[in-house]
Amino acid sequence: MTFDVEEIRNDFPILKTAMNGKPLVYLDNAATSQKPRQVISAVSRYYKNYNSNIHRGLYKISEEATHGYISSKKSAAKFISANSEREIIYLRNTTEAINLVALTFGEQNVGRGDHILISKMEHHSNIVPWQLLAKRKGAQLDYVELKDDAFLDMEDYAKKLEARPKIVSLTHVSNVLGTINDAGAITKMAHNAGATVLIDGAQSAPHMPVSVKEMDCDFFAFSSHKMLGPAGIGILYAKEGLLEGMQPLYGGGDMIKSVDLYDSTWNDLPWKFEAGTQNIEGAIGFGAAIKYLKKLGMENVRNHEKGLTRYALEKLDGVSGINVYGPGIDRIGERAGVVSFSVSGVHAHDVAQVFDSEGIAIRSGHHCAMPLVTQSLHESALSRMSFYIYNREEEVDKAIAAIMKTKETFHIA
Ligand code: 7TS
Repeated sequence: MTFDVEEIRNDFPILKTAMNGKPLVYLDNAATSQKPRQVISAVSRYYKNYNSNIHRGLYKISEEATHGYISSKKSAAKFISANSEREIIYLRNTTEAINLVALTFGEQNVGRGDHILISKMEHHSNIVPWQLLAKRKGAQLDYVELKDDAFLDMEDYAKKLEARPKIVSLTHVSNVLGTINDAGAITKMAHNAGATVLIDGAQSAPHMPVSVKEMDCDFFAFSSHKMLGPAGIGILYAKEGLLEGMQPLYGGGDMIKSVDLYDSTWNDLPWKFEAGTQNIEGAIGFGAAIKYLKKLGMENVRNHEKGLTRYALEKLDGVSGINVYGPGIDRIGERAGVVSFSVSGVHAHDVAQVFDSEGIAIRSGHHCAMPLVTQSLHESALSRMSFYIYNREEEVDKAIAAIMKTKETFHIA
């Protein structure tokens, strides 16, 4: 299939709607993506035709639902080049996946005085679980510094690794800066220092080819809702050997092999980590989303977004009174489709309101990355446009016009 934006747009019913009387321009894809009809109808087909619980029913529609759930997992495993679906745990989202690692692997392996290393460009969900773990264990949380060019300070990385952290956790792509980190190189450095590595793929898996095999990370977390699928389902990938050694987090139905009065034994992977009735419709919808993305080709998805980002950065370059964050256009190959900016003298919420009145959805605020936004960038809030497969240059033009309107409204030169 060729990458035809107009054809793609036809698959997204919401893109035919209006917001405040203007055709909807959706530029908040880093928060969540829109859903194509293929995903909507996969979920609806399940409800209409074979709604039932999985694993337990020895009847046809339950077998169909189980098949849908498992084939979704198999395609998720292939999507990130995992060895098999045994390495794929379905959880609610990236946040739950990172928390699960902190509460199981972290709980078992981090002790008093140990170090945990993250970076200054993390989303709160890759900060707070480690703060909690560090506090519980009397461990120390360290941060890799950023450079002015929006990249990690690799010298600082090497220095912080000398403390031989037990866990290194890093975002693959920053949801504020758009910086694409070299997750493979960092994993290698961290492994050499004896660390176990988690990569937060919430902003990478939806937008570019990802291979956990190539990266060689130990854990990889991402969410369905940012990649055309339903909310409430996300993935923790982990190397099988690690999962074998980890205690389950939740106890209950499905995660056991047998239960005695005072003791239980655990089910095989990945079921040991999936207690209770799962988000079956979510998994089925996620499977349809992965199928859609695979058909487009992740290399094409990346190239499309790279083109839009270049176009936006070029257009913004000529606009006075705004600060644009993230890697410069000269390093577009290491920058994802996220463009955060501030308009001098105007609060980000006021910017978003002008955009809203023009039918344009953007995010404004601290983007769940308060240490980055307030301490590293010295801003109280930022506005952010983020692109996906269905966005086009004409929408970037509308966003630029909305910035001009903001400046006019607030008398900014
Ligand atoms: N990690 C990163 C890098 C993210 O961007 C996000 C969500 C998460 C983790 C958490 O994902 P969740 O699915 O568990 O919520 N980022 C954003 C955002 O930038 N705007 O809204 C959510």
